[in-house]
Order: sequence, then structure tokens, then C-alpha cells
Amino acid sequence: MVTTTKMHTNSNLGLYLVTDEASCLGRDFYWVVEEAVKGGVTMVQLREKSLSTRAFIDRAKRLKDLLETYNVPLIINDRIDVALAVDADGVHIGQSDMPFQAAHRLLGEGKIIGLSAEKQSDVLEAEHWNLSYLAVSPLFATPTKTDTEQPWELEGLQWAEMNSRHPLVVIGGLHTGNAREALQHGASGIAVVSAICSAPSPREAAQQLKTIITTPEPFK
Ligand code: TZP
Ligand code: MG
Repeated sequence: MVTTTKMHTNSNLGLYLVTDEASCLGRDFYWVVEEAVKGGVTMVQLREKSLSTRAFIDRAKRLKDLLETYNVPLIINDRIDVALAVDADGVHIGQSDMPFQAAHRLLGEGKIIGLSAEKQSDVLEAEHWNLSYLAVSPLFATPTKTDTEQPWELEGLQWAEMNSRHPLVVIGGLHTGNAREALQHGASGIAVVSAICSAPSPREAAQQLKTIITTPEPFK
């Protein structure tokens, strides 16, 4: 297989938790995140679509304090202003959010910037930027987010791996049953919402995913 030389990343990909309070099944949001981190999550994205700016910042501050104890980076979804306000470790932007150059100018050097790629042209355009990672989104169809483009599926992921110099994170429908396949098709990191947030034990769910990510595939 042809592979491009991957850029070095300043982010700790691996097991990436994307938060969604509605997926936490009524349990305390911070408890779910802390359990997930204890289970091995390496990066957390605070994704809030309906909070006021004030409430978003309050939540981001509290989460930052929590994550700092574990040395786990906090990434803010969409909102560069919120990331700056709490001095988060980085941002995750989508195709209709602030463009990469503007986000980079505002954040300065040293911050993590991840971008979602929903289609092949997004992957090719992203070659112009020095992203920390590119998220192949969604990899599979997922009830957690239904307003998406066509899922990439494994063949699409493999295409992205061959055509991008960025480390790839996959999101959408990932769980213990398909994470290894995603890694084998070029993913450097696995991002999940429900596989951890909705699990009976978020800590055990994270541990199981982490084991898959850190255990090399047995030789066949
Ligand atoms: N972006 C693309 S799919 C998705 C997001 C935020 C949701 C992923 O949720 P799940 O439960 O891990 O499938
Ligand atoms: Mg967005």
C-alpha cells in the first residue's frame, strides 16, 4: 500500500472522548468524563451545541481543572473564543466553522487544531494546513449524529490515509467491535461518544478500547 509520510502531531491521539451530556444517561457529566479518563482516554473534546457562552465557559473551566489533574488535553469544539477564554489545549473545527488560518492566527503557535473531513475534497484541501489531526467523519453511520455526509466506511478511510499527510482520527459508530479494523485501515486515533458516555461503566469501556488501541494485532 502506498503511504504518505505522516506529519508529526502535537496531540495525543489514541483514545479520544467527545463529550455529549445527553449520551451520559442522566449520570453526572464530570463523573462520566473522569471515569473515562481513569480508563485510559488520552484526549477530551468538549462539544456543546446548545449551552449559552457563559455556561460553555463555566463547563470548560471545570473540565480543564479536572483534566489537568490527569495531564489529559482539553479540546473545545467549534468555539475559538471559548478555547482562548479558558486557555484550552486546542480546538476542533468543522467545515463550516472558522477556517484553519483564522483559528491558527487567533490561537497562536503550540495549540492543537483538529479539523473534520467529510468528503475527499476536504482531505485534499487540508493538505495546505498544518493540522494536529484530521478527523474522518463520520466513519460509520451513527444515531448520535444523523446530519452528516455519507459515511466514509473503511475503503474511504484507506483512501484518506493514502492521500493525507495528517494523522487521522476516526469518529462515528466506533466501538470495541470495529476499532481494530479502523486502526488497520489507517486511523491513528479512535474518537467516540456513545461507546464510552453511554456504557454501563465508562471506565471499563475506555479500558477495553484502550487495550485494542495499544495491543498490536496478533500475527496471523
Ligand atoms: N461527528 C461525527 S459522528 C459524531 C460526531 C460528533 C458522533 C459520534 O458519536 P458515536 O456515538 O461515537 O457514534
Ligand atoms: Mg463544528
